[in-house]
Amino acid sequence: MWMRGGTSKGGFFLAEDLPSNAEERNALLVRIMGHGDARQIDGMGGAHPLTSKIAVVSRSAREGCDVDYLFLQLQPDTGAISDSQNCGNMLSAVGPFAIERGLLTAEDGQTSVRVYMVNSESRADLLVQTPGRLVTYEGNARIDGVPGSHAPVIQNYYGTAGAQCGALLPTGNQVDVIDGTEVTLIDNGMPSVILRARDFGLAGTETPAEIEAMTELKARIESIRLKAGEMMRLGDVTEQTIPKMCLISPPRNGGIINTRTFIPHRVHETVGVLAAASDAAACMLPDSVAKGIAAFNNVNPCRVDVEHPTGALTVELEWGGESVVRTGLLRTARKLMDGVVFP
Ligand code: NQM
Repeated sequence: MWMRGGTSKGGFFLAEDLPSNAEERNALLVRIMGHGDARQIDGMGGAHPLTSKIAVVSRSAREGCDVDYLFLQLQPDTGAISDSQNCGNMLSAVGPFAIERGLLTAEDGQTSVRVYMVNSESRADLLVQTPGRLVTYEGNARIDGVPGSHAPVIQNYYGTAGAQCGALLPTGNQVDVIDGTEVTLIDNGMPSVILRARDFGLAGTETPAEIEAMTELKARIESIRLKAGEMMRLGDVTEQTIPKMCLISPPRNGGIINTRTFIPHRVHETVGVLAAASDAAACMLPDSVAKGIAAFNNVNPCRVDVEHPTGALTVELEWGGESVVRTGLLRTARKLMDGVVFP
């Protein structure tokens, strides 16, 4: 099934329909998606990391979970497939997909789908609209980066703090210095490096295309990323899609922070869901690099509007002591096509 999840798009597969051996599975998926040319002309991929995504879903054997979700990121130009990151945008469509494929029975009205996220070994609950026990994609919810309105999918994440790096602040510091630049290294579901746009001579309002054309800037950011990966206990991240690199600047449209995110080499057209959850958490720390830039908000739970190139994404953070215990947000999803693909 081909689906849009949040501001991303890709193929949704039942695990049982794919080879169980990871190498064979990846080889098949690369043939389906297309590679070896950035346009993915010989496959289903959309020629951008945001439209070259794969979700593998199965019934869960874990206590308290309905389905397991494995996310795979395919790089259009090289064909490399990575399971190093999670994806909260694609997750939005995992609930509808699981119900459509009969992995769980829908309630009349709304159905809660409890998802075990294999990549980050953490859990998310999705609330899917199911009038008459059938998934509906129609509704009044709007998210920036997607035209029109659709049925809401409410997401609540648990255990995202330190899911991949062991702690919300993997180095224990709110600020570290890499290559002479102050950074905040954080993991609230997506290992992220928060950087001040002004430290790179940017306003922070540049378009993704403008930033992608800045060769020297990209080399500087990549150098910081490789060092940050080691410091965040991720090891050698040369071939990995994490950590994400987030340039922050003051909010322009009433939000809490403005962002431009490298994912990690292309620049996101909006912002990743779990990346936004990590950026938001950094902004709520009193001494991070966001100090004096973010509109600080210390209520609990707190609502953080994360601005991005085409609008904003609202994250709700619930704190328990020094860490985040729940992250909530609103997304939408849509079924685009259900059929047979020819690898
Ligand atoms: O951060 C893109 C996306 C993502 C990931 C990326 C995402 C998340 O927008 O949870 O959603 O960062 O590669 O799909």
